[in-house]
Amino acid sequence: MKNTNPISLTQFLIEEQRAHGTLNAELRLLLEVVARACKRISIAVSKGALGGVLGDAGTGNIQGEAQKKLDVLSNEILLQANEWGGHLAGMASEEMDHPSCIPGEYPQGGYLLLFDPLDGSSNIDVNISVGTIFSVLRAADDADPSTDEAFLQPGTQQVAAGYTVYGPSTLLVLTVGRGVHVFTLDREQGSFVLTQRDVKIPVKTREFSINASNARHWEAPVKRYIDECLAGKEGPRGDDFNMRWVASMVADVHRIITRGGVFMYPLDAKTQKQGGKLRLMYEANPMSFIVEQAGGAASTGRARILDLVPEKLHQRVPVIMGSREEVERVVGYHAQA
Ligand code: AHM
Ligand code: MG
Repeated sequence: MKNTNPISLTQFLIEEQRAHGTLNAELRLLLEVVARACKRISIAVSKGALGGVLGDAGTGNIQGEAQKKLDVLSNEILLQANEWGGHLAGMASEEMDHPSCIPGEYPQGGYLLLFDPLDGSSNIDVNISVGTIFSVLRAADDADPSTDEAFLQPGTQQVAAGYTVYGPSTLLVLTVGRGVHVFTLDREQGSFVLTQRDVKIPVKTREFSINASNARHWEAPVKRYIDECLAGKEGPRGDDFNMRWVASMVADVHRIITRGGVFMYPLDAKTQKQGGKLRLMYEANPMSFIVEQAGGAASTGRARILDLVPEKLHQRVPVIMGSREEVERVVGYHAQA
């Protein structure tokens, strides 16, 4: 049924600020500006070939990955939107070697913004859901926001995190540390509208999400967990499991937040040298904050992701997140091994 009294993102944030003090005016502005930038990215994504935005940019990022045109464009949109408002001390991105400073002509604020401008970019050219992931930290008084070091804070220090999914509809999923809330972009009005308050991940699940083409590289605990799921009703789990892998973390984790499951990009022989596949600062940390706020759990298999003390801006980590009981089971298998 149509919602006749929609709550916009602005109204939601003002009410959070008033009633619960979970954010101040500066953080509210930051979140609104990020949401506005994501609307622009959503428009660019949905134009596809008509907007001339598909395909490779012909450049690479610091991690040696080929950049898509939309990776570069989304990064530019987020940088431009956030540089003039006076709410940020600096920004760091998956697509930039080092942090971007706020230009001298604008005032500096107290927050640091980190983002993966377009997650799942291998899916852009095949018209499958992609998204943006962001994390907000406080800038320490004595930190120089032009340095990588200023951003190296554990995930527990995040004051807000969110992701968007540019799918059949555009969603913004947000936490300021008091639950997880889902907003849907009303394209006619041009505003994000609250469509789900305080989402909770189902505790139990019968669904897993992993790139099974890496099976031969997995460590024993992950292999054991997946083998038990695959054994179905006849196996030790006594139930049939289902598997889904979109290869866009935002889409896979959003499905899990909605109907339960476990998402894994674990440590394997292929990614061991670099520490994992996904990036701690702008993928694992914000998604872990959201998953925990939704009642789930997030671990490397050996430690809680949010407790990790980052050593490098572009650090990679193993990721196991989703329904609490399943994550605990995988962590238990690691401990036993
Ligand atoms: P990206 O940020 O460059 O798009 O890379 C991250 C993506 C995740 O969204 C997804 O879970 C993973 O990489 C997919 O990896 P693979 O192609 O190995 O399945
Ligand atoms: Mg990504």
